Amino acid sequence: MIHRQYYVELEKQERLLARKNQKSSFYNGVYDRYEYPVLTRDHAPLHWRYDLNAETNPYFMERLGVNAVMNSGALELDGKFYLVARVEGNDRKSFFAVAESESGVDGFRFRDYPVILPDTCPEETNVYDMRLTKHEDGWIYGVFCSESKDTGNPDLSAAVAQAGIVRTKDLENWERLDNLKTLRSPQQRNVLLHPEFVNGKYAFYTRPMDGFIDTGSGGGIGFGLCDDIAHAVIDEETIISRRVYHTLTECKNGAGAVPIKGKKCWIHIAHGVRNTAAGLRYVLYAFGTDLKDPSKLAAEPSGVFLVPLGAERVGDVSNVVFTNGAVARENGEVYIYYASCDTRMHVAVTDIDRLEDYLFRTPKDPLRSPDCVKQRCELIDRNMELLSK
Ligand code: M1P
Repeated sequence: MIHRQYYVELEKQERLLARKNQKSSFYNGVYDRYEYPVLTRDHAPLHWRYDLNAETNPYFMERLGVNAVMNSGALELDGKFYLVARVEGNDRKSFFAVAESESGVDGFRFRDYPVILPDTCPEETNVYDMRLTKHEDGWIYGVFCSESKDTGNPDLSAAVAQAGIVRTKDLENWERLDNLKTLRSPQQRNVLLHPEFVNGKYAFYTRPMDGFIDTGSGGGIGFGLCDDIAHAVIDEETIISRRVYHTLTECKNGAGAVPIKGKKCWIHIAHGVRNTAAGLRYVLYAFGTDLKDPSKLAAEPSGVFLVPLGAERVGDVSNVVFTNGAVARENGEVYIYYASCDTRMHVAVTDIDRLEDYLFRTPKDPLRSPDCVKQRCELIDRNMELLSK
């Protein structure tokens, strides 16, 4: 017999899923933020967490709890919004699960089962942060972090991060391909696949790193080409978005959402990390690359694009926003899905024109305080003149 508490909890969850989201009062002219997170641990189906049987679970205890729902790949298919979320169990292990919504800002509902990834790497301990690419070859690719223990290192926390690759046509059946090999970088995280062929090849954004946490000599977000997606090997990685001293990328950066094809450039929304007395601070920033040659930087506006605000600043890993998915619709709307503090998912909505205006009209970072003041005074001068008329 089903435990009666199930129906109480189900009603609460249905109320959460039916809650309408609305634009918040936040304003910056670049995007609209929304009042409520779009996916949280409370969205995880009850039948993933509880044994519903009153005989075997007399106290209706959570048996396999869900700790967080975060870093999600995003895609539009037949007019519906899909997130492939990173769901983290109470056991710290992450897995992927598909949630769908009609509106893109509310009503996200998980499918009955999580994604069953083909288990082809016995040494793989954890998987997370899938980027979804609708590629012009007809497949939907998922590129994610595949983490294994570094058995050659006596440090218990030492790990190796690689890019795992899967593909699907329906977000239901997944074929696993070989992990990406980058010949010059021992570790990789935040890898994603470009949606179009470049010079007839598959193109990846990479993040060369020396260690599991530290990017070390890795100069920033890389770009590399490969011939065979089933056995992907990248020989040469060109750095396209460099880490720079005393900017938001000083400590590290990483590709975020799959680049969006704009009218003037490929639009990238990535993350940058700097170190503070309170630990690492993760923010989002944006840059543009050439439409014909995506390895060439076309726009590099100064500063942050989106930072954790208010309640977004609190969670398992505080002071973090992270994106690995956005949906660009045919009408030009762009839905940017971002996680706060490795805990929950939010959405910010904008459009291609606004993003390109942001990319090309926001001044570049002059990199020194005196020049930043000069830059600001020039803006003030122009405004004072306008205001005095
Ligand atoms: O905890 C913040 C993020 O840390 C990692 O990102 P990066 O590789 O840039 O340090 C990722 O593990 C990501 O999942 C996480 O959100």
